[in-house]
Amino acid sequence: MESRAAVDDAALGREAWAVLDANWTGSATVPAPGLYPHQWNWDSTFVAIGLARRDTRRAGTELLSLMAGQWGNGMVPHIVFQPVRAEVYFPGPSVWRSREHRSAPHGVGTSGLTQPPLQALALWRIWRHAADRDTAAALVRRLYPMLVAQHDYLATVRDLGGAGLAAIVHPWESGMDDSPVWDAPLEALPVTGAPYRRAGGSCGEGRPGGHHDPFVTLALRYRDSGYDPAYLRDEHPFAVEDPMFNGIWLASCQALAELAPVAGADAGPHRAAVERIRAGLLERLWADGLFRVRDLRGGGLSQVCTVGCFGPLLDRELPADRVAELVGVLESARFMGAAGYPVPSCEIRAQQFDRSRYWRGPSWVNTNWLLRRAAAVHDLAGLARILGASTLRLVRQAGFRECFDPFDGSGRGSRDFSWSAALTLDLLADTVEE
Ligand code: 9WN
Repeated sequence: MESRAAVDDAALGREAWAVLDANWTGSATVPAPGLYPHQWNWDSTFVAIGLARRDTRRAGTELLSLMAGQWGNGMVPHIVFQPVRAEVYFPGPSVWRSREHRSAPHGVGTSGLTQPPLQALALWRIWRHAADRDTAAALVRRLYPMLVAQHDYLATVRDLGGAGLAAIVHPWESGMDDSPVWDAPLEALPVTGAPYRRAGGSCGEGRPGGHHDPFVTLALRYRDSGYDPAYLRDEHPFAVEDPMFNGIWLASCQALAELAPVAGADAGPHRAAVERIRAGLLERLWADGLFRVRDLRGGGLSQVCTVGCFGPLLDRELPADRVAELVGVLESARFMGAAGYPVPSCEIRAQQFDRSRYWRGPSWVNTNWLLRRAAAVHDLAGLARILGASTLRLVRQAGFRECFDPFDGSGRGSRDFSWSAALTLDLLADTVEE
């Protein structure tokens, strides 16, 4: 495997800052040079999380620039396009045509989809760690109404199952684009249109192949409906309740409940949302000792288990018996127990597991960070330490890669990947408190 001489903490921190500075546009951090030249929703938010203990202002700027892409209906897009080299990435602004939609911001081009709603959790971390309390309080007051609008959008337009969970309407919305949990719902789609190949970049290896046509078809169908909520409800052929998306949403609702008093608002509605989402997760997605993906278009619950199935562990009030069952699976040979470098994105024993294909096996810094936080909120300090230490081992050995082989730790995908660098800064702070 590719390996680097031992890098001490101070040098690793300097390298992480260098990556973030190189990927900084002046108001936002792009995920990586080359293939990802725009601002991505959860990438930027992980960057803000990584900066929370280090630079309140820059973390705030990162979130504010993302929220500048928020639509009037509350939707926070999964990509905010940089005007420079706009069409280098496919699908670019000319495909999404957001500016033609009355609800979209007109000063900036965006995609028409969203990504996991991590922003309130990031804001809470900024608030909690900020040395300059006035700056942090001002940031909370500014962002709070935008986050309330985002959560309202999810609770209304995206409650396609009618039971309090948010549905995603495209695999790109999960952030885990090629996960095997989308195979069955995608295979059920009618395939139309020409296949496309993504423009170059270092990430050609292990990226989605056969799925690309349905990916584009789905995006175009939603666009051609005029991004219409009624179309999503009645006609759109992909609608799925994802435990990671909803687990992150729940954790963000808990964060909004704590931030509400800072913004002079009532925490009650956020607490009610937490209860509603938890009930939905337990009643609709729990089966055979794990949370699973539910296909609302007829496919039922997914059989394959992925790292996304652990998302509801982010809920600090998840019942203890469920926590124990989930952690048992996470630590077993299905996931961490048989991986040299946790956490594989798909369970190792599944036939779909592939150690080198993007979201079908490799370990990722962002999901490790989320699970480390989950371990911390449930007072599982040993698990949290293992997750932190193995993630630092990955980046020390292979650099700030997009993802990593779970057996030998070699790097995969883009180099100088922003969330790998930013979350390293957080992990280097080496505390397990939450
Ligand atoms: C599509 C930017 C994004 C991440 C996703 C990752 C990948 C895009 C792509 O890159 O998705 O949104 O082009 O494959 O799967 O998690 O946000 O880093």
